[in-house]
Amino acid sequence: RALEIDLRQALVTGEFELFYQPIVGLSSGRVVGLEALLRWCHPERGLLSPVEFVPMCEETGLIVPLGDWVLRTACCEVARMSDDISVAVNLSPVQFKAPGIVSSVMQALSQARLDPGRLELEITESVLLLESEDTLAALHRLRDLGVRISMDDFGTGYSSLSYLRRFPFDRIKIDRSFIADLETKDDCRAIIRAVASLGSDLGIDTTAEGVETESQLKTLRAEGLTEVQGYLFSPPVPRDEIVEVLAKAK
Ligand code: G
Ligand code: G
Ligand code: MN
Ligand code: NA
Repeated sequence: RALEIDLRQALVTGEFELFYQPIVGLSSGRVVGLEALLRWCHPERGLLSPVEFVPMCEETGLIVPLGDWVLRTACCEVARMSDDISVAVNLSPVQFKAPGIVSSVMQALSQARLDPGRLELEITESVLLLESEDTLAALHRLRDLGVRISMDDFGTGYSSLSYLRRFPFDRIKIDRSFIADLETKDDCRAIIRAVASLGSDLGIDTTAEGVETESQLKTLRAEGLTEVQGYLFSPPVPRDEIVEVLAKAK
């Protein structure tokens, strides 16, 4: 398959890049963190989104070295940015089936000299769906390092609440489909309110994704979420541009 050959080559020739999207704290109004989002600058096809190549990387196992690259690059780039901003990295379930995820995170942190508390790992429910003791042990070891663990795309899986009992997450990221329907469907607001209250009771941060309008922001603030993220503040942008976004936000 042409795409697979291109992908292997891309890691060697350095065609991958990380974009960053700011995460804004609702009480401070400041940028508290960045989510790193992978892009492939394909020489002929232009900028490709992960939805176009991550599934192939997962099938071929290439996601393991690529995921390592993402971790190392995100840690190094954020360590070089000002302030004590944190970075969130998305992890594929396949990275948990392979052995070295914990040592890979440790290496990325030490290479970048980044405080573990500034790294957040975003996993989806599908990671816990593996029902593997090894996976749970790896998550606990990562958390013991001081790294924070987030549940991404919350609400899109099957039994989200049971996963909150299986593992002590530091953050819940409410899937953007709930925010998109906030104004047209009453149940979305009720669900967001319930998640915010759950988070507050359990000491878990709660972030709304895909915030695009002032009116959504107003509702989310009223419901007591702790962070927001979305086009209203900034789309994911290249590293050099995020430095400007951060400077402006001060
Ligand atoms: O940035 P964008 O909206 O195109 O991201 C599309 C999807 O790709 C999202 O589900 C996001 O979590 C995922 N994604 C982005 N960057 C990475 C990455 O570095 N690793 C993995 N496994 N998934 C990523
Ligand atoms: O699955 P995950 O939550 O990691 O994916 C994040 C994805 O959401 C990225 O691909 C990013 O480009 C996209 N995204 C970020 N902000 C917004 C937004 O305000 N609206 C929409 N529609 N997508 C967004
Ligand atoms: Mn994410
Ligand atoms: Na998400």
